[in-house]
Amino acid sequence: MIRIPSTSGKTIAVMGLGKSGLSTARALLASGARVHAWDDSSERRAEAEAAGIPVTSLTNGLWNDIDSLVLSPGIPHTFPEPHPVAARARAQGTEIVGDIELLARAETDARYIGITGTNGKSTTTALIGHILETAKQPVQVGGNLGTPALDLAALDRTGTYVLELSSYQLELMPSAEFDIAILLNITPDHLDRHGGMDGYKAAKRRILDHCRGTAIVGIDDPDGASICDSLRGNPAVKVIAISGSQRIEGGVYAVDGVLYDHTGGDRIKIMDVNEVQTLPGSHNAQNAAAAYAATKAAGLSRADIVAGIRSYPGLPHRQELVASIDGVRYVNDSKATNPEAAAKALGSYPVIYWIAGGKPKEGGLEAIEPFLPRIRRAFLIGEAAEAFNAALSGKIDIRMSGTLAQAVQDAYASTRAERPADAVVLLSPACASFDQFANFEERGREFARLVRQLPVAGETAS
Ligand code: UMA
Repeated sequence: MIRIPSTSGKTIAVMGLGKSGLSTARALLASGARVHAWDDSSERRAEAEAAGIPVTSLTNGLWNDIDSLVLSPGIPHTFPEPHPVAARARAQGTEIVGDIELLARAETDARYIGITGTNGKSTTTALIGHILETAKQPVQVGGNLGTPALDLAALDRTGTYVLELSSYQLELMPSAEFDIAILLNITPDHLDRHGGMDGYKAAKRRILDHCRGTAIVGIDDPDGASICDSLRGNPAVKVIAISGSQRIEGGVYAVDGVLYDHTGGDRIKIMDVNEVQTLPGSHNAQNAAAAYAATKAAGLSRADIVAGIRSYPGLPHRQELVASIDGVRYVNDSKATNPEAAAKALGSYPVIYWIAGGKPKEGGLEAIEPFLPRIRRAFLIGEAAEAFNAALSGKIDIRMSGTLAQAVQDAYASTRAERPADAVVLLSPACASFDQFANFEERGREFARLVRQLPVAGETAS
């Protein structure tokens, strides 16, 4: 746990008592702050009280003595409309920050690597953490990835914080700075929270505005490319462009999965990322390019970086191989909660039995279109099933499975009947999970459980 000396004796409001809010409240109490914590859910308030956290209404109580409001990242403070507690803080002139800001204020000696982007940020964060760990560097990995920033351990100047940052978190860190900042890509997501695409881009760009060393920027999408160009004139920042598919003089990139470093005078072949089973597809080649550029900027040798990439164990729910049954691979990509993320997985396999649907996001399925020829059949589930059916009907073969359990059964029956070579049953929903599951992790775990119950050839279903 992080201690935040600057909060000792201060009065701090903590709004939201999920993962990050509970962690913040614990760290503040341990730092000697007076804490007023609140959550709109009575269950969460009860859990917090049971954990010894002082719960006080922030909507009705007096605010005169409150020095700061620490807001959980999922709570809106501007769009679609400010939460009443955020509005109150703003009216009062009280600063609004998040837990990443408190970490940066507390731990000033360590190196900071921040990673954002619409897709790929969890993998890149975990990969960078793994490379540094394999090279025996002191490292702490967290943020949006799952471990709240203030649950990490303290680090001295030899250590590195590797933080996955969402657009929500980036809006709540007025002074945190990054020695190495990575923006992987930008495609539409969370538009309701940012008042549209311009607001979302502005939030993502903040990671580069807060960079004090090396800025690593993906140029495989138009917004990333134009942001990268706009940074070139800034002498305070070294800019490295990265790509998973195109050659970049002066950059780090992969072509057909082979990673090159062209940041010096010569182009140097680093490794073939295709050989790393846990990093399939050109999007993962771009993630490897980002991780290579970041860990090189952090001073690691090429040999150490390659050893780390080669031994990367992968993350659950991101193109995670769950089982192979009768030569068919079952892949859990439940984290693909938007069409762009699903398109990345669809681009990684030649013959796909695709399980998709859930709670739909804004925008259409254009990102999926180039990969339709790879889809042998789609099994649609959840609230989005009708809309996906309307968009894809006539283009691919579709089954309206309805539920995940039925979709797994239907996909299994199809592969049994058709015996395709090199096929994948891919759960890559292109939708949020909240219509049928608590979160994407629960959806992915359920998929894995259902798959593990499937009979292999010669067995009958139990
Ligand atoms: N709440 C209210 N009022 C509201 C809204 C929420 O009281 O109007 C309360 C809820 O009752 C709940 C709490 O706020 O108790 C939830 O806070 P939160 O949504 O910020 O979630 P945490 O549990 O604190 O988790 C957050 C991140 N969640 C979000 O940004 C939505 C987690 O990212 C992160 O792992 C965690 O902090 C630790 O840093 C998850 C996520 O979905 C993975 N992120 C989004 C994404 O990746 O797309 C941005």
